[in-house]
Amino acid sequence: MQLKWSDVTPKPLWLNRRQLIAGAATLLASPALARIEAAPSKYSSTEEPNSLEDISTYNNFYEFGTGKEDPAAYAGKLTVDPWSVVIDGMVDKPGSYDLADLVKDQPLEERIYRFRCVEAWAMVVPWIGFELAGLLNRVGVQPGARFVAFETLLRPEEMPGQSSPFIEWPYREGLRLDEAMHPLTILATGLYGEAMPKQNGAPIRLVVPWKYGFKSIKSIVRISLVDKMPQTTWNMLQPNEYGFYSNVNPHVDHPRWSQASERRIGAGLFGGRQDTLMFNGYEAEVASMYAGQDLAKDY
Ligand SMILES: Nc1nc2c(c(=O)[nH]1)N[C@H]1C(S)=C(S)[C@@H](COP(=O)(O)O)O[C@H]1N2
Ligand SMILES: [Mo]
Repeated sequence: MQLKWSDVTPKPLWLNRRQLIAGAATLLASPALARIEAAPSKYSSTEEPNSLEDISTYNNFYEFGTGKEDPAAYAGKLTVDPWSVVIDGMVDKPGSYDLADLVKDQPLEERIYRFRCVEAWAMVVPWIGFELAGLLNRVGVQPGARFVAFETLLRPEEMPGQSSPFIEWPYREGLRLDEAMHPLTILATGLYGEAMPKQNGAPIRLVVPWKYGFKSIKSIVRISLVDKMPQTTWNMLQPNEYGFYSNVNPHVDHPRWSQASERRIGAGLFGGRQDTLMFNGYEAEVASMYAGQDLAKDY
C-alpha cells in the first residue's frame, strides 16, 4: 500500500505545506505539477522543513553561476527529459540507463533531511528519493570496488556557468563504498512531493545528509564504481579547505571560518545561529563508519 503525505501528517501542518506549495508553485520549472506519492521514511528528521521558496531560490549550482539566486534564474533552460545515467566501472551490469528504468522498482520515500552547507548555513528539506544502495545492488557491485564516483551533466549550451574555467567541468563527487551503501544516502528525484526543481539538481541528484552540501552532487549523468579514491571538484580546487570526506564536524573548522555553528535559512525572527551537530545530527547512524579514523586529518 502506498501512503499519502496527508495520511501521516497532522492536518494543520499538511495544510500549511500545501499552502506553501501553492504560493511557490510558479517557481517550479515543470508546468505539470503531478504529485509524487512517496511513503514517509523512518529516517526523516522531525524538524519543520524550510519553505519551498527558500529551498528553490537560495541555491548553489555553479553550472548556472556562483550567486545564490543564479540557479533559480538560469536553470529553466536545462533539458531534463530525456535523461540517462551511465553506470560503469566495477559493476556486473554496466550501461547507459534511461532515468525511468533506473528509478523503476526503487521504493520512493519522502525523507526530511537536515542539509548543511560548508558556508555555515543550513536548511531542512523534504526530499523524495530512494536509497543509492538499492540501485547499486541492482547493477551488482564487483568485489574490487571501493569508491563510487559521480559526474554532473556537461552541457555548456544550457549551463552558462560552464563557460567559466574556474571549475574543471564536469562537477564531480565521490563516496567511499560503505558511505554510498549507507541507508541515509539517497538519490533524490523530487522534493515537497513534486518533481525536482531544476535549480535543485533535476532530474536526479545525490543527498548525503551527514556531509557538507557540496558532496550532494546535482543532475547526475555518470556513476562509476572504482577501486581508487576519485577526484572531487572542491578538493581539486582547494585541497586544504575541502577534503574527500567533508563530514559535518563542528570541531574541525574550515581554514577561513568556524564550523561550530550555523545559520538556519528562513528562520526569520525566531532564528539566528544554532550549534552545529556532529555529523549534522546523524552521529548515531554514521559514526561507526569512521571508527579509528582521525577526522581532523580525514576532513
Ligand atoms: N553539479 C553541482 N552539484 C552541486 C553543486 C554545484 O555547484 N554543482 N553545489 C553543491 C553545494 S556547495 C551545495 S550547498 C548543494 C546545494 O543544494 P541545494 O541548492 O539543493 O540546496 O548542492 C551541491 N551540489
Ligand atoms: Mo555548499
